[in-house]
Amino acid sequence: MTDQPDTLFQTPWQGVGDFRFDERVAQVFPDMIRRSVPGYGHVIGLTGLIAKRYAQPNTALYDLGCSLGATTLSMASQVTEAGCHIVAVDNSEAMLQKARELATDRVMDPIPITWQHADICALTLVPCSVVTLNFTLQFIDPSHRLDLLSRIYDALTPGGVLILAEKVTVAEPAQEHLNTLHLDFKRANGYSELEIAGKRQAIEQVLIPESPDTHHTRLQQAGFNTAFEFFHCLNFTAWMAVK
Ligand code: GEK
Repeated sequence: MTDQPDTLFQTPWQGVGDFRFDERVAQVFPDMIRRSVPGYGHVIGLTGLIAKRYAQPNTALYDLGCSLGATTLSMASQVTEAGCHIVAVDNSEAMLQKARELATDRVMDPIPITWQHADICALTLVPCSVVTLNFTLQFIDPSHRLDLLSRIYDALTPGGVLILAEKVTVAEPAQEHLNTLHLDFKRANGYSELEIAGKRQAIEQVLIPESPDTHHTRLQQAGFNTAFEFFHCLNFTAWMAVK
């Protein structure tokens, strides 16, 4: 992956809610997400292991909101089931273009990858055994989230798995403590107060986190009776939901 440093918020941003997954974000994305999301590398690595365990022959594996394909490539390096293919979906053409470039450098993965430009809220899913929503559902309008999870549940084969990772909100006073520690995490990774404030303003109303209870209840409403956390780091949580 490219490691161009994220300097986007060193100069003032346009305004509240202006964050877009455009060309400028695509250029610095690996550095941005690694420095902003505690536990990101663990979630991506574990996703590959989970995909290896749950992938079923002749099914699709979906990476929804694939960005530059970190989750896709983690799955591709692990899954060996016959006849599987990965469909990596994002609605940012800038992200997908960069993802395709990065993936062409890798020739050793035996599993075919299709990079698809689409809105995941309007996507028709083919039968699949693994679906990932790694840090993506938080960008979907909350009123569309249950419909998306229900369509994922319907497309999964029995025994298939959904992996969901999100920024979460928790009740006070824990929320304030976790927020402070998340800011410390960003500071420790070299972000200035100006950059932190600028990013927060830009992403407000774009990234809408919810509580773990809300996620768990929605997973059950979508049909997943077996849903549990497999990773938790500060205010970020990842779940597996098995059909
Ligand atoms: C990773 N999973 O590296 N349809 C398709 N894509 C969307 C939509 C939508 N409606 N809304 C947002 N996205 C990745 C990281 S990033 C997380 C995921 C972050 C895409 C958006 O374009 C972006 O690429 C991705 O979801 C979210 O594991 O930036 O914090």
